[in-house]
Amino acid sequence: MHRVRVRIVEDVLDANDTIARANRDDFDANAVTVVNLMSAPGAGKTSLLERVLGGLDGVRAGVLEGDVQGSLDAERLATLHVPVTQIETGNGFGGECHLDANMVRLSLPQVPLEKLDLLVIENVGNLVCPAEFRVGEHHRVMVCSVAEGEDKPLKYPLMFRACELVLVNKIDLLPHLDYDLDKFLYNLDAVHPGVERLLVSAKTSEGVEAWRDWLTRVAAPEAVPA
Ligand SMILES: Nc1nc2c(ncn2[C@@H]2O[C@H](COP(=O)(O)OP(=O)(O)OP(=O)(O)O)[C@@H](O)[C@H]2O)c(=O)[nH]1
Ligand SMILES: [Mg+2]
Repeated sequence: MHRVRVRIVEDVLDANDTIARANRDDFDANAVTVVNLMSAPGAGKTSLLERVLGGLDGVRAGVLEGDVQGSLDAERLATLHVPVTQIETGNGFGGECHLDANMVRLSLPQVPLEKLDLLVIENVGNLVCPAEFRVGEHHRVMVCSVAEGEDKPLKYPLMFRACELVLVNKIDLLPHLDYDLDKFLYNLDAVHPGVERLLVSAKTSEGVEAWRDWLTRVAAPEAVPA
């Protein structure tokens, strides 16, 4: 029984990877760099995008917004005058707690890839499942806010290992919390040694320039992997 279940999960992930490769081919054919942005609910994904998307020098950016229900984040980001496409997993995808490659594939006809250099996919807020499903992205970034506690890398290691950049957000709250930043960074290095990290606050904009620079760097034409 157990072996059958493992086999089914493997088949689902294999099928997902096949569709993810097709998405990746479309992104590469249009020279669009794609960043999969993940976090627990409320860590600050949308806020950190609001801070940077309007001011990416020479980079034409768009967003694919993943939510279980509604378009609140898409509406926030559309005010920045960037193209935003909404995926609601509750609308035809069983209310899944993550995006998968097929959901992204079905939404691509609504994404103006030919007019973009950078597409950020804001995944559904969840610290587990999004890390298991590749969607064809080039880069995976996660946000972990200081309000979540220092132990999160130890409790959700897959997400922290899957990402090449960790944005440690809400550092403006540090004076008000019993949160040991050194302990968090120690735990982070325990599960993903040396992973790039930026300390940021979407509220005060501290560190946001480095986040903007990171996006600009990966979106440069020569940065798109062949
Ligand atoms: N103090 C403080 N609050 C923040 C910061 N960043 C985000 N917030 C607040 O945290 C809450 C959640 O922020 P969002 O940007 O909506 O978080 P999210 O990760 O996009 O949330 P979901 O899409 O629902 O998963 C909002 O009330 C923000 O104003 C920050 O740097 N400092
Ligand atoms: Mg959001």
